[in-house]
Amino acid sequence: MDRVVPQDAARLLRDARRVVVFTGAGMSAESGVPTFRDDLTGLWARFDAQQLATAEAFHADPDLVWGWYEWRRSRVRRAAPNPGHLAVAAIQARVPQATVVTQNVDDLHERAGTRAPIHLHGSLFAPRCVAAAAHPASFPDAEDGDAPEPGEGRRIPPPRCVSCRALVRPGVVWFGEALPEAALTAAVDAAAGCDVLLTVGTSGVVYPAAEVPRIAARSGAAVIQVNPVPTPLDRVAAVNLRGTAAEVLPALVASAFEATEAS
Ligand code: BV8
Repeated sequence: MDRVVPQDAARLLRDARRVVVFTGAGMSAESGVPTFRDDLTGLWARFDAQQLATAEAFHADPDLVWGWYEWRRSRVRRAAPNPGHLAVAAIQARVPQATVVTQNVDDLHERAGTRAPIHLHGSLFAPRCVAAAAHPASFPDAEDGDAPEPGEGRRIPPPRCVSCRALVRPGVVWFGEALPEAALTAAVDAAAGCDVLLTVGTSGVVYPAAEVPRIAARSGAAVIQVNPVPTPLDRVAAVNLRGTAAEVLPALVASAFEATEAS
């Protein structure tokens, strides 16, 4: 059965001139990319993601952490954008001023056609050197396509930077690390100036990213939340759509935009 979304969410989106779409790991769940809430498996089962996603974990055991990121990168490369990602790109195509802000480190928004998503926590596809210069590093296997897919739970020694021989690290923001200043400023400015903020698939507990929907609400925007379960963002949402990204977002876009095109 086609999902019917509360008409007020569709009307809010249809009437908005400036929209921010704020996404978390739940956005990519239906593409088969595990969320941070999902238990880790294999070699990493004895950790929780917050322990592994740190500079300390990487320096304590680079092969373990690099192996985790290489496994995640291979999962993303084999994944496809889901209907939710396509619906977000459709929103950006229809709303005069639409900004996509993501906490995710995958490239599924880009592959679904979203232009210039703001990555608050970096990317699995932007490795960099651990040296202070933090110059970009390339994947040694990027050129040869037949590099073996890293198996789950494998330890993989990180490559060395071709410029200075220091270790290469994932180009993500670890816990305890500052977010990229330009990305955070752009996200906060967009949230402070939008009419509607659509938050999708986030538990809303990791800061300072979790401030973004709260800034929008404090600035008078209507917050619409898409999540199958309640989260701390329920309190700031004007509308809570209980469901998954791949189900709710296409229905919301159809209800907001196709109806006008039909009428
Ligand atoms: C920092 C990259 C300081 C790595 C990630 C207050 C202010 C500032 C900081 C803090 C603060 N309080 C505490 C802190 C410290 C910390 C923090 O927030 N801790 C939390 C746990 C309390 N923050 C930091 O450390 C940040 N840095 O503050 O630095 C500083 C300042 C200056 C100078 C030096 C230092 C850095 C945080 C970034 C960490 N990196 N990712 C990687 O990916 O490996 S965070 C990572 O976890 C994700 O990117 C994401 O942001 C977060 C997980 O959150 P979600 O995306 O919400 O995903 P989650 O799995 O939790 O939830 C999924 C949701 O989807 C669920 O609600 C589920 O119901 C829903 N869902 C499931 N399926 C679906 C679905 N929804 C829709 N459809 C579905 N199908």
